[in-house]
Amino acid sequence: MSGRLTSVPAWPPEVAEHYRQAGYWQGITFGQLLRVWAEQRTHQLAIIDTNHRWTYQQLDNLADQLAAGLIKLGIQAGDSVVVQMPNQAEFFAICFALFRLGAWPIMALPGHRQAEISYFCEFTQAKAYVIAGKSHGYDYRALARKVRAKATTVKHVIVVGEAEEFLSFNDLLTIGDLSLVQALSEPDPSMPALLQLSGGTTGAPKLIPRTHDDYIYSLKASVDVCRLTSDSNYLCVLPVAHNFPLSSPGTLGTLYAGGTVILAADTQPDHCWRWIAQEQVTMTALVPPLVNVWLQARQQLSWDISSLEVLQVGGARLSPEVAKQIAPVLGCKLQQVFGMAEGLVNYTRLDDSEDVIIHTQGKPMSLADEIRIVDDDDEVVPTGTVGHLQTRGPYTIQGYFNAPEHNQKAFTNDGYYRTGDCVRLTEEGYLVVEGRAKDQINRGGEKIAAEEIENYLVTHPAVQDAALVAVADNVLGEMSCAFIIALPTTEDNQPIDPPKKIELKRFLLAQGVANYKIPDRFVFIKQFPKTPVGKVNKKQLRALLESENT
Ligand code: J2J
Repeated sequence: MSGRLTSVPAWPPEVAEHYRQAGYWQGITFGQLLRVWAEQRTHQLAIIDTNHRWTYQQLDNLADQLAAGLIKLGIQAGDSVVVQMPNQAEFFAICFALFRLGAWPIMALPGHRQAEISYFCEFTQAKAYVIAGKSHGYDYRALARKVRAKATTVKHVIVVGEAEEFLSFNDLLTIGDLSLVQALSEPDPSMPALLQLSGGTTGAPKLIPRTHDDYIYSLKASVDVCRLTSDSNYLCVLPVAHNFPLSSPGTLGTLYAGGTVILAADTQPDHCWRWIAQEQVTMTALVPPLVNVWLQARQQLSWDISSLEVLQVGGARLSPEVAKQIAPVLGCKLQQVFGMAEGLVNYTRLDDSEDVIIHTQGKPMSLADEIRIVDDDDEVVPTGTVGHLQTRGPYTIQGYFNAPEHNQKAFTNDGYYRTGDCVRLTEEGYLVVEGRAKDQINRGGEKIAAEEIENYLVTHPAVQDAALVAVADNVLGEMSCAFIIALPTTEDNQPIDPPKKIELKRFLLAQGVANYKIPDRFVFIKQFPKTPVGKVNKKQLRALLESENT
């Protein structure tokens, strides 16, 4: 365990002390919070999904029972558990049980497959893996079998639903001894509550340790800015484990404020608007491609969605043209959210002018957020000039989990996180996202690290080299395009047929790569344009695609 602790880069002691003194960090854990909520709001509704309506007290009881079950399985403080759940109430019972133990849920997304899940399990030496049996037509038990064959630390697979040979969620509720939970010592609030996933720029995805102290502060600050109260009903449409719907202020922020979380199983307007009408939803959050779908559906569907006060949009660039339509068509306020799982979250404020709400991505949510915009040499640029955004603060990590080498590059010597985003600051202090310096594709809010996919592609026997770049798309904002240099001959000089696109797709899927990371396009090329220092010139590759489109 001590090795694991050193894998979580901490804030410098004097900075941490300042955050405590100033009241940003309350020294409280999620487990304690839930205990207090259950006492104060015993019969208030906390979580609703298709099959459940749980009060705060029920959620607290379930977390205790599950924590007891997890203790029985041998899971303890500092252990990792990969959680891959669709939007179902059990996700929260599991997470709060793990929070209570001081064990760390790894926030996998439903779209992840064998390559990603095995990696998370192996990298964090996860003791257990939590799944829904079958969801949206996909059988996660089959995935669990493959993961278990590779990741030997995973001793337990817990299944919400039909468990087959694994342990069911319902059985986990019954096997433990509750007195052991009462006897637990409280986890250290300065230790991770959970590990988020980075959008990533490197071959292997990076994990983001978020402490109880910092994550709870981010909820509090978000709740204040977004003015959530116990009357707030938040509809979770995006995958619940993602940092945006989880914490900005999202589901956990809604619970923090004493409101009710409603979990949508599907992103389609018909499904979501039924929830909005039925539960008097006041707030929800979408990525830009879904905004388009919702806007277009308004004419066909007549659900009464007038309870919806705020629609948050973030995760990728929202065009001003689309932003302008939200209030008139959907009848609610738009709030732009520019955030990152590493920490910093920017919001437009609810009473900002229409101009600010439509044309900017907001400003930092906390006065303690420090941001600077710099040039390629890390020199601060004048206000209004586009540069690289760097940030540090009471809820922005000081480093990724167990990644000392990468941390050297991703953070400055004085502890600022290099976001990889190119932004400009307006006179009023708002940020406008102008682009990206990081080697990533933002496919409608889903992030793809170019290097990760290139690494897979070059292992194909007929591929000599590969470069993944973003290509503009009307629906998703960006899609991915793989430029491929095919190998002309085998090692013993036999000619090779160039691979077919479909074959490359199948090859990636066979490696267990998530569907959303499979390139949308493949372009074969003889050689890559290079930069003066000999790197692949991706700007030129993108320009090639653009010239093709004009
Ligand atoms: C342009 N790009 C944006 C925006 C994020 C709240 C909201 C979003 C995320 C998130 C999050 C953008 N316009 N409005 O964690 O708490 C791009 C930037 C950023 C990256 C982070 C939250 N909002 N982005 O999207 O970790 O490039 O978090 O650095 O998935 O998404 O991605 P992620």
